[in-house]
Amino acid sequence: MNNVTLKIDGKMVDYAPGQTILEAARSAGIYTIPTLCHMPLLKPTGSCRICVVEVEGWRTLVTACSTAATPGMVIQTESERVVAARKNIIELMLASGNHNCLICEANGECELQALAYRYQVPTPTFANPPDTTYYYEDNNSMIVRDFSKCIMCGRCVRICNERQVNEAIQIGYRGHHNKIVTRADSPYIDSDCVFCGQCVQACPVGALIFKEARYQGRPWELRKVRTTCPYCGVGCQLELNLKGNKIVKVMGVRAIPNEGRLCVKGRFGMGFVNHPDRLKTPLVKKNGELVEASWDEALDLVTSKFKEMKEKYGPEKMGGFSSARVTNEENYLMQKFMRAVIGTNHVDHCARLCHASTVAGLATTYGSGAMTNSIMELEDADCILVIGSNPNENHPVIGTYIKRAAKLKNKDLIVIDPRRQNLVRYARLWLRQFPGTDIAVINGMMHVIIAENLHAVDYIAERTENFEAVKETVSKYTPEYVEKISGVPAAEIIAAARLYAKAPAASIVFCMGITQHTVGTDNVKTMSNLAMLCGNVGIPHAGVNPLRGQNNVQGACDMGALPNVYSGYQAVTDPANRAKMEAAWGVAGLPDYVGMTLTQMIPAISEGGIKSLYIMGENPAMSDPDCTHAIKEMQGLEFMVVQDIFLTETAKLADVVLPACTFAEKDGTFTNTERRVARVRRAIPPIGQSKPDWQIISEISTRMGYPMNYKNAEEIFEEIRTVTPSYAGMTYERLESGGLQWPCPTIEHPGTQYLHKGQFTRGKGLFFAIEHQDPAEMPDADYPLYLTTGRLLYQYHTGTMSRKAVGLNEKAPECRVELSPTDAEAYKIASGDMVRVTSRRGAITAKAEISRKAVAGTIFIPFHFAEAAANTLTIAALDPVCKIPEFKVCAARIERA
Ligand SMILES: Nc1nc2c(c(=O)[nH]1)N[C@H]1C(S)=C(S)[C@@H](COP(=O)(O)OP(=O)(O)OC[C@H]3O[C@@H](n4cnc5c(=O)[nH]c(N)nc54)[C@H](O)[C@@H]3O)O[C@H]1N2
Ligand SMILES: Nc1nc2c(c(=O)[nH]1)N[C@H]1C(S)=C(S)[C@@H](COP(=O)(O)OP(=O)(O)OC[C@H]3O[C@@H](n4cnc5c(=O)[nH]c(N)nc54)[C@H](O)[C@@H]3O)O[C@H]1N2
Ligand code: SF4
Ligand code: SF4
Ligand code: SF4
Ligand code: FES
Ligand SMILES: [Mo]
Repeated sequence: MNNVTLKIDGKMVDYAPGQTILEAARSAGIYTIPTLCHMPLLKPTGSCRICVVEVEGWRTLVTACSTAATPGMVIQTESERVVAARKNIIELMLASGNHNCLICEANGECELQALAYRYQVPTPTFANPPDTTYYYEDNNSMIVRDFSKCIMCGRCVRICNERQVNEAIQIGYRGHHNKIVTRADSPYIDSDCVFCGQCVQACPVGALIFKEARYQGRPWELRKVRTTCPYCGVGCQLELNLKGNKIVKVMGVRAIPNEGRLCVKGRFGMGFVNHPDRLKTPLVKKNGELVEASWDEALDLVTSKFKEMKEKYGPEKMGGFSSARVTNEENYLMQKFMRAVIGTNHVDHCARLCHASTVAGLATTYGSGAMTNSIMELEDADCILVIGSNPNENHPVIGTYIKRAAKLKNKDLIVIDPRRQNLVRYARLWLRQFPGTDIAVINGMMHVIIAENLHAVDYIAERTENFEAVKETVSKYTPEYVEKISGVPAAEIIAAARLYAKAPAASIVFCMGITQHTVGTDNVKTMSNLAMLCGNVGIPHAGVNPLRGQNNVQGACDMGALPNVYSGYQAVTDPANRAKMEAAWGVAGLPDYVGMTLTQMIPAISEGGIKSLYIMGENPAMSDPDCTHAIKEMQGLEFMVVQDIFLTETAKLADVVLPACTFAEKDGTFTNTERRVARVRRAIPPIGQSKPDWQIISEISTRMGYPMNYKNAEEIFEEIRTVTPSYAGMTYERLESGGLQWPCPTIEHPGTQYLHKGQFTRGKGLFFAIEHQDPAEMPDADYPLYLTTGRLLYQYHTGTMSRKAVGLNEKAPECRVELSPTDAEAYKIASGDMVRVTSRRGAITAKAEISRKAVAGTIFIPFHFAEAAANTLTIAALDPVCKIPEFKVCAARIERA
């Protein structure tokens, strides 16, 4: 250690070169220096001066948070001069505002109040002339701004710009009138603010307030429970703040992977938990209507019907949909129940609609179908290639790392996307291809890389196989040829190729723009090709990184809620695996065939292949392609059980509806996109008569004659460990310290930050020679436009949860059809006009929104809104390998309604 020494309050202190006085003091355990404008992880500005200290031999007091420590310094943190200066600062702050602590939300956790108390500075009696007015804003339902309490510390501005990189606020009106402003000094609701609420979390006083928490409880009255976000696959660690059994606010926890950050859904999206529409009792269909029933009645019916179905048609006519929303423990039990008790491998979940192509593609090329690297590594990648992924809206906290890399660390960002999504602003290069032409674009880049000798020759020779075939195939994908297929100018393909290939560590980030195509698996294999070509797999900050969508979709796959594998991707067709599971589960004759996928089970109903479905935590009536047809199919079932937290479009079709608990009411684990297993903790008792999914499955199983007597979620996790090598080293106790990334094979293993180090999981990385192919349905004279579907920041999937949150609905209340100014003119459509969009499957009516995000010839519709369900229009064409539907391309026409 090359530490150096200084003296603080008479004590010799070692510090590391480069540390500030404040850091030196704190690392030596000296906490007498107060701070206000300082915040860990933000650049110090030295603006509030509360942290001043006296340094021997220096004329003026210096700010500890922004002054570098130097060897031999002699520092006093609480000298008379220092204390006088601090009192003065506190007095001025109190006098320049209106600090009526009695009814201030921050009372009890306000940093200014704490300092006034510590230095015994009373509230000034005549703080301000009575006519002083302060800016006050409460015209949105999420954040209140009360500048009578603002001390201009600038923490909100820095957190918004430096950490969230949302760039929504700044310090405006320099000098005497300075104030925190949005770009046009408008209210948050009319500004670029994306309501992540990070500024509120950073504010040391009561100037920024969570509106729904206002007057709900004092800080010391709130109970705090740390858990994992139930929305997207980032897996942010959050702290629920509860008054009684009501969630009043949500704070981000400073832990991996979010480091305190949240997005608007984790922050303001929890209204669903305590919502009056929650299912509170079981429902049973009588005379075509769902009516309330007791648990006994409902479970008796489910068991007798399942038994009847099994006897009458055999287990291979029964299917189960597991859920990427529920815990690992619950997914494990669902597939165990379907396999060991029902006796079928027809078990699947929404990963089929999502990353099935990723799992299939990467398992074939590398041997493991997960994100190779970790979220926080992104910030230090030399180049990030984001293709078919819109992280600013859909993985917002991952978006912050990418924006930090591009904007604050000057790394190269390449975006390949037909939509002008928000990351384009930060990109060195944006390639705008026609939808469904990604293989051509990447083949073109590989063509250039090989032609210019930029590929990793040694890496390819040592660690991969089948390179020659790819070389041969891409030889015809000259930039000019690719330009013809994709519309991307040849020069841009060359530039992107050079940027990616020359970076020492380049990371590929992809999502639904790559996976949801009839060539989804080939798209993913093409991503693996490119990464291997430049030696980017098996090293930090690089890799191939599919951003998994749902909170626990990685876990649902890991747990074997798939038709072909048990937990840990152990193939059901391997007799050794079957024998192992039979022994563990105490059963004989587990099914040996690969079951049907979700997208095969639904059309199989009308062909007589599926007679009953047990659906847990999925809403296929809205999320499936060509959903009118899917609904018709489900209506043809002989028996259908839906287990959900709300009466969804799918639940309405069921014979029995079972009320489940939300994430806030149960214990368990979720596995996030970077393979990190983290705890979910029960914060409140079940709402109504709802029960945790694992309990419901256990009770059905027991009634079916296969007792499941788990006392709690941890007991299930212990069983998972024994049969799943990649989870074997994890225990709830180990997870307490924050989470572990699989593979984690032994109790001493620290978990795996990035995969394929030294060698691919399958041995050698496998190249595939892949040709471009058109999407299943291309625009033509009748349906002249491309229709692509996806998501909005403020809504989530079929809206069952996000549409229960007041703030989210305020920002995104209804379906809008996004179209380019060019198309708007051609079809004589103005923003706000009602339009009818028609495809070969159906039609919907919604408002038009003319947007620069859309490219001419393509319209975009989010699939969140039941009253204008985008899946009425989409095509059920499937990728032949993994059976994912082509949600991202079909043909449509638009007209004023
Ligand atoms: N707010 C919010 N966040 C979510 C979700 C949500 O519903 N709402 N859902 C979660 C889930 S489950 C998932 S899977 C993820 C999905 O996250 P994303 O994949 O980021 O979301 P999408 O909006 O479906 O599409 C992503 C991008 O693909 C682009 N795209 C369309 N066609 C093509 C193409 O042919 N090629 C390329 N390269 N790009 C194309 C679109 O322009 C869009 O920018 O989000 C997760 N996070
Ligand atoms: N057009 C179009 N369609 C798409 C897509 C697209 O991009 N375009 N994307 C596809 C993708 S990537 C995905 S992942 C799918 C998602 O498709 P789905 O999984 O069907 O959609 P969700 O709305 O997430 O449904 C989850 C259900 O689980 C319930 N739920 C939440 N928590 C719990 C719980 O703890 N227990 C139980 N039992 N239930 C719970 C919710 O209320 C909800 O009904 O949609 C797909 N559909
Ligand atoms: S809510 Fe988020 S985006 Fe809006 S100003 Fe605060 S930090 Fe910035
Ligand atoms: S609003 Fe809060 S965080 Fe922002 S400058 Fe004022 S006191 Fe500081
Ligand atoms: S980024 Fe995802 S996990 Fe994090 S708060 Fe937002 S929705 Fe939740
Ligand atoms: S905390 Fe150091 S100047 Fe504000
Ligand atoms: Mo997804």
